[in-house]
Amino acid sequence: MSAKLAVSRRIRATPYTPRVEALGVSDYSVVNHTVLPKGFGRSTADDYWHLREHVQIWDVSCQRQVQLRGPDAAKLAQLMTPRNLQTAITGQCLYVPIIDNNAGMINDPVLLKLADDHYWLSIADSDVALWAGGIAQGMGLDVTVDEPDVAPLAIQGPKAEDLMAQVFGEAVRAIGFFKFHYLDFKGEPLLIARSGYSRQGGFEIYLHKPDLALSLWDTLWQAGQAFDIAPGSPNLIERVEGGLLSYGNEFTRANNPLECGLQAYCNVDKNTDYIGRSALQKIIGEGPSQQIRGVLFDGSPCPPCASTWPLQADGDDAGYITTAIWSPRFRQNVALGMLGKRYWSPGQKVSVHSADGQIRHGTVTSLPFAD
Ligand code: THG
Repeated sequence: MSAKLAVSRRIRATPYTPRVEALGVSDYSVVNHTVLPKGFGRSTADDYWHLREHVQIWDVSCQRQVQLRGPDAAKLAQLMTPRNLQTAITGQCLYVPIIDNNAGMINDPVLLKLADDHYWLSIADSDVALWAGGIAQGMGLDVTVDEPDVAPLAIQGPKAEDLMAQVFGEAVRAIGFFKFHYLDFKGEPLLIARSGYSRQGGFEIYLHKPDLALSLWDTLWQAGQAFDIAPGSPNLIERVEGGLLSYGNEFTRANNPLECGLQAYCNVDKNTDYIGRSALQKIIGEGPSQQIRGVLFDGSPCPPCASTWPLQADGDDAGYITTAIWSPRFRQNVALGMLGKRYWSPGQKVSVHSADGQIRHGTVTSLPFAD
């Protein structure tokens, strides 16, 4: 597919879109009914090397915030996830699986604790506000669920901290991983977290005043010139190598958190009650029958993976690839996939049946792939 995307009210632009377009965006995806810039006319490999060496500015406004606010906000947040939130502190970000009554994955957002009665869920691509609002309504909880117009902007790469320090002052250096502080921009305190959808380090600015978007972008862009800044986006090569999962790609509502390798975030202690707990307890008891792994495979650069590709081992069905791309660093194709229990051990040989009809030799790996 290479047709143009027809935008409309239903497919939202972002407060940064004018700058993204001025810088020559060439590819968009759509996440949470919002455009996500994916390319600026360079190859994914060029963007990958640049991200590993310099700093990039990403319009990730599609990471929408589902806000829970009110006396029962903490109760609602805990009802939605098996991760124990009792010890979470204000100023902390937590990666949380959100599951349904069958322990099926609804989403895998970053939860931000803004106050004891105030949370944001920075969501992946599914309509969490409907789920959260339905639970609140059905259970008669005293909480407001809405989706404020917050537009996250990511600054990612090894030079991100130096760039951020120029714009927001030395205080940014004190922000710990998956923590946030409020730092001033034009008299407005902005929520800034050390987080982001890459393994190269960086920050996410949760801009709550869309009116400031263009001046925020311009200020970072100008200060970034000294650091070789480029416009970018979550990079497919980098995220596959880093083992960062994508909802709707690596897993769907048909998968449980153990299949996604998220068991570390699944607490089944009796003091924590949440939707899907008994289903999850059963799955933990039995163990998952399949799980996400890395796969390295040979042959020429593979085509884009727009549907799952079968994996076989000695003629048996071993699972499927969910995302694959050529890695210029490993000089092999790198992939994420769902492997059956008999085949998920690192070192297992598999054949990859890619969409171009080729059959390639692959090896199962643990995640993440090497640094
Ligand atoms: N940032 C923010 N919102 C997001 C994403 C993001 N929403 C959508 C999507 N990305 C959610 N998915 C992920 C997946 C992985 C991580 C963050 C969001 C991640 N995980 C770390 C890890 O796996 O090592 C940290 C986990 C932890 O310590 O809790 O960074 O990127 N705002």
